[in-house]
Amino acid sequence: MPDINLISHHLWPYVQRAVIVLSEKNIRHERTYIDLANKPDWFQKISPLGRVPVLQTSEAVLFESQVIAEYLDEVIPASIN
Ligand SMILES: N[C@@H](CCC(=O)N[C@@H](CS)C(=O)NCC(=O)O)C(=O)O
Repeated sequence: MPDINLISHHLWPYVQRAVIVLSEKNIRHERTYIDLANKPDWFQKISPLGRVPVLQTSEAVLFESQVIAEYLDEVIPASIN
């Protein structure tokens, strides 16, 4: 399974859409929280719209919560741990 990092912010519902799929499928992942009022340079480089959520895997960088949710649902197997 690819390593998964969800670039996130604590408050926002679009992030929660991805978090819900990760949680429901029990997918092991990391979360990196960023300050949207002071976006880090590395984030600006990988996020074409400068918005969260962004999903990083060893295979892809995805943005748009609906796309992320569909990718997680269809491509990443649920974890039994
Ligand atoms: N259509 C996008 C919307 C994402 C979005 O609006 N994210 C907000 C937080 S929920 C954001 O990053 N805002 C920061 C900005 O626009 O600078 C999605 O579904 O992922």
